[in-house]
Amino acid sequence: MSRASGFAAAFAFALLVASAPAGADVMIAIGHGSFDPAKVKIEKGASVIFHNVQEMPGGHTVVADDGSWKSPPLALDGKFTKRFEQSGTVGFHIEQHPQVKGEIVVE
Ligand SMILES: [Cu+2]
Repeated sequence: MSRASGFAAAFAFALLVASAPAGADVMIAIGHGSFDPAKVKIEKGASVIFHNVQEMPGGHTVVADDGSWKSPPLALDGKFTKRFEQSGTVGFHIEQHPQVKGEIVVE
């Protein structure tokens, strides 16, 4: 790598890091038997994007353990975005597979 391209790469990397917002959104993949990742940490005001990656007759529905929010049934490749405004820990599960649980820590 030439010195010039080394600088260019370092500069591009700095731009990439700087452009990532502090309260970045995170993506959680939904499968029949798991969330991936099952536990995430976000900042207040950020969103979690649930992405259904496995086909399920009738879809997969994500629901808060306390019933405060719920996605529509998600078909394969369907997405649901939920924004969190209050700090705390939020448990959630798949309605069709109640044993599949996850946790969002909002800071
Ligand atoms: Cu399933």
